[in-house]
Amino acid sequence: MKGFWAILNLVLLLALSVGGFLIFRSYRSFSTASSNTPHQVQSIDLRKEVVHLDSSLRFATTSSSPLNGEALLIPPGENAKFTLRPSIDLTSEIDDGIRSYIAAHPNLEEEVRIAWQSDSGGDLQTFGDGRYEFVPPEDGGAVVVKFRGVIDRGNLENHPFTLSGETELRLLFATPVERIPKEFLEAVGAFPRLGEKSVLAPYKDFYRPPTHLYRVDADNQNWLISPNFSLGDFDLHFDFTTPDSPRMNQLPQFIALDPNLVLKLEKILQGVREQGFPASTLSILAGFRSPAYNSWKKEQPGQGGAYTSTFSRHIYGCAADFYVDLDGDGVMDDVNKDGKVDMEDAAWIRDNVVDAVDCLAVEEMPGLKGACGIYPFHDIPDGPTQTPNLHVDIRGWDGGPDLLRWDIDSNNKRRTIWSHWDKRPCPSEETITRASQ
Ligand SMILES: [Ca+2]
Ligand SMILES: [Ca+2]
Repeated sequence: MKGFWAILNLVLLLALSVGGFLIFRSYRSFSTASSNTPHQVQSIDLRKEVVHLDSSLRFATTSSSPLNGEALLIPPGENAKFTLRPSIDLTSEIDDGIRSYIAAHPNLEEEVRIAWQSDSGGDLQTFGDGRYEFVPPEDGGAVVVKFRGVIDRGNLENHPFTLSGETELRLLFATPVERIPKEFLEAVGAFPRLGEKSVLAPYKDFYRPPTHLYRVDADNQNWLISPNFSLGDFDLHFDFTTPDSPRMNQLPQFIALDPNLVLKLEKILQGVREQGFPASTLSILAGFRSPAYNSWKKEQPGQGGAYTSTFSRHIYGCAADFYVDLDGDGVMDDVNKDGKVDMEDAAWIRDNVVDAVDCLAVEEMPGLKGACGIYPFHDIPDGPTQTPNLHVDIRGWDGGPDLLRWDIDSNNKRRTIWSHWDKRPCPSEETITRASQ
């Protein structure tokens, strides 16, 4: 273990304070709390009868992240912000004297001493009232922070006791690009540069190479970063090789990922469920595509790369392709119930779910709005089973094709249906003219 225990003593100073707490911090280890000094030996003897109630403290954690996963995906360059609130949870076999003492001291939770330990460095800052920020190590990465809380009443004459409990927090920090080892950056490849005359030039701020990437490895790929999506859902996981970059998809790898994309997919999944399809998740064909993979894919013959753009939102971690698959056969389900599985099922999800999510985004969450394309099949070379699917992203810039919709015509060509709506309320048959109709 590289870390150390830091003890945060929360001392209630009723006489001196104006209702707040003073916080003292010192550094020592719980595991070295006892020693062989005469004083300590005497202390241990006195405490023989102390009842240690492990797991009697529970912790409720909340974070500023709307993703609400078991692991917190921290936006690039930010600290992890969260609250940690202990509560006493007693078993039925507890000594009556201890129970009486706790009942007579309803504010006992405020005296919990919290110690923490990180397995990967970083630092914890406290702001009182249970509020904390964790400052990531310089290299970012996955960090497990363990917390141990103790209420010590071992010096009571009658019914001495301690209460304790533990919890842990999983944090995923992005790594600054300059801290990523060269061989991993080479596997990601170079991000394309926008020419000044590009049609995308007005939106060049959205096409800057990422300053941070998340490391995905075997240990963290299954961490849930939201209730229904794991970090590994968004990595590059299709097998392919090139002479220059063998197996760019292997772990560990570094990926771009915008937390707003994950939030949008959660809202789409919620919409799919509300439409009567109790899917456990959305089946994600592709999340992040590295520039190296994107370039390789474009060059593949046949269907491979037919719909791949140089400036795809996938390379910025802002796009995902998915289908809905309740029966688990790796193919889109017949969601529109017409007896066929084709692009119309993707269109049904777009019309009944994605448009509604983008409507909500336009009104309330501008960081989530974006494009939607539907496909009768995917263009992943040597990829998974063929299936109709949808592309969604969070390009979301105002004044441009912020809500671009496209599909694939009978000649297998991409066709724009509409690019944005400019009327309120949200789109309906009256406000959108569909090219396909
Ligand atoms: Ca299916
Ligand atoms: Ca169908």
